[in-house]
Amino acid sequence: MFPFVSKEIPVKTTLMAALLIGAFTTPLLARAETPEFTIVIKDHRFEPAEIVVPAETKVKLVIDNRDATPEEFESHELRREKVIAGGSKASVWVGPLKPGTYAFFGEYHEDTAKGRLIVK
Ligand SMILES: [Cu+2]
Repeated sequence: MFPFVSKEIPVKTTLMAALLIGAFTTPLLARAETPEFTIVIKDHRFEPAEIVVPAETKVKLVIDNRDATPEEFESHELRREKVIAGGSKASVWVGPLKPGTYAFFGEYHEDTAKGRLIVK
């Protein structure tokens, strides 16, 4: 018997497992680094109407339109414009942004659909 072998195999296996885990988890972690925030549209209003997001970071805004009618998420300050069909979701990526307050609104219901992105 070679007692040496029985010790060496687990070490190699562990190393290989670590490498494999590393190879598979790194892209997942990289993707998870984009913070995601959901804004619901209901009764032609944004909920929440104020969202705090991190500065100097790309963030994903998921706009969940729970109204039956379409809405357009729009922001001059963020330079974004996106139509979201009734009862569906759409994603808008913003940033990296400097600290400050960025207004957005629903172009189809501007009197009620108003919100602010607070970047800190
Ligand atoms: Cu527009």
